[in-house]
Amino acid sequence: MAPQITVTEHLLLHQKRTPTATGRFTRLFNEIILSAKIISREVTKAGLVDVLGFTGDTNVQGEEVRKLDEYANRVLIHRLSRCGVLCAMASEENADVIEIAAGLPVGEYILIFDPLDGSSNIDANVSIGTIFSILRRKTPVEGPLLSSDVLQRGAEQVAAGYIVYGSSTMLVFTTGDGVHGFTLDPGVGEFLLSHPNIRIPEQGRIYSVNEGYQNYWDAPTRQVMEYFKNSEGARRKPYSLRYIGSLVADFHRHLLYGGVFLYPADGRDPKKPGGKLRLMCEANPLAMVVEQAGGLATDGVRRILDIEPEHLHQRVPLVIGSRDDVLKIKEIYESGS
Ligand code: P6P
Repeated sequence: MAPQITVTEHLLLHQKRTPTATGRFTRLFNEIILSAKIISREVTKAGLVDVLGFTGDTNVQGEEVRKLDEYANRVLIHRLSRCGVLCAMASEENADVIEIAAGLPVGEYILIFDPLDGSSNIDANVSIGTIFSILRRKTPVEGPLLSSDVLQRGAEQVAAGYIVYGSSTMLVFTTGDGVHGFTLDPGVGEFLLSHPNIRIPEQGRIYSVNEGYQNYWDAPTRQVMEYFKNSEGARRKPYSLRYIGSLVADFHRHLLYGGVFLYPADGRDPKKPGGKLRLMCEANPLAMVVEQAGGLATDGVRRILDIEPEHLHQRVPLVIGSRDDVLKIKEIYESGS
């Protein structure tokens, strides 16, 4: 049986290979790991304790907040405030940047996260997830934090990843040196390396989109969906359609099996011309992961990681997955047909 490597050992090995590493990055990751274990414990017993249901509040997105959403958000903010290497955080659940409370040690990193994405699926026991993105501030730690420290392109991320709370709890992340997956062994409370060097297949056989909105799509988007349904494509037969409605679960399937997930812009809500998904806490981290695994992520045409953020909760259309599939979609959008 291969020696089981814990995520902490993996991080220390990575730290050794990075001459400039000071261990501060590892401390940050260790608090993310502890938060994941705490959230996983509550998510996996959600049906048994009073953490289901709505809090009666709505978040900055105008979405009803579920108790587990709020719980996960509190855990991450509490734990990460004390890691001593952050100067700020931003959460999908909070309107503004979260500064580190006075008196707590600060550092040069910024953490941006969606504490529990897909939470509308909680009551149905569908896999949900935490998504995180790590940036390094551009201005000196001694000075004031500027919006430009937070609103950085995805290409500036130093690390990114997600935790998927499913049939098992998995932590998948990259620090720019490939993508690695760790599965939580609840018996010992450790994330063990289960998926080293994940590579996404260059082309898949599954596409993932909410077809219920097809009447709101523009012509190129409808053309894209027709491509996956017909037999003239590269596969000479239609793709399968799979859609869970939980971004982390849908993305994780494509990372391992190949294929492409799409959340296009649609005309349903004039206040959300860029579609539903958020650039900073969803598209950017998953785009870093998929590129490190050999895949691509665009807004249909532009590389996600090149997009200059205009505001913290900016929404963006998302096409993410296997290289050949994403390039084919780009070709259709650019032909404008
Ligand atoms: P729709 C969950 O609410 C979420 O933010 C993502 O996890 C998921 O991919 C998407 O929304 C599903 O949205 O409009 O298809 O229900």
